[in-house]
Amino acid sequence: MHVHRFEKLWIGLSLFLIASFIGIVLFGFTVMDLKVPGVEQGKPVDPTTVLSKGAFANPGVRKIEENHYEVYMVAQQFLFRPGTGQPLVLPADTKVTFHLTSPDVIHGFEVPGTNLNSMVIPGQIATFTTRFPEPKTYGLICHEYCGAAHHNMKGEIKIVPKSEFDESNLISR
Ligand SMILES: [Cu+2]
Repeated sequence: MHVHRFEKLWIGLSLFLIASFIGIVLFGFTVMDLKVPGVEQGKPVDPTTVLSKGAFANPGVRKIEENHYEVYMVAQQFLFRPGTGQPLVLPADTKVTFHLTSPDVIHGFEVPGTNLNSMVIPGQIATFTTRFPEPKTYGLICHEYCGAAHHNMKGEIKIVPKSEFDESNLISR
């Protein structure tokens, strides 16, 4: 069977595109360590009860061990708890593990100027660990359209020097 050389060229380009897409996905999940929300936790949560029991009933900063804190944060229409109204205060140059969930609709969590960016999906917990190197105040925005006041859904993360971090505001584990 004779295949025209332009036909061959397009078949070749199509196969190259498909191989590239698969390659990019594999690269993201291996080299860049991208994750699907909820995968680390393994089990889903019930969005209708997540605010009334467990750690998300009392969101905030907890201390896991020396130089390692965790933040349980709720994204809901149209605020972050903690983060909106009062800034979320964290120490600089310290390991911080975030756990995020939503009781209502899909929200986004993005801290501009960092690589922190996650979807916040009802029924799932997004978990990731980071480190803020320097004292600095960051913005916090929702980047998934979540309703009429989505454009107002924002907060602040204030990174203070380790020596100024006040542990009396921590929530006990
Ligand atoms: Cu939003």
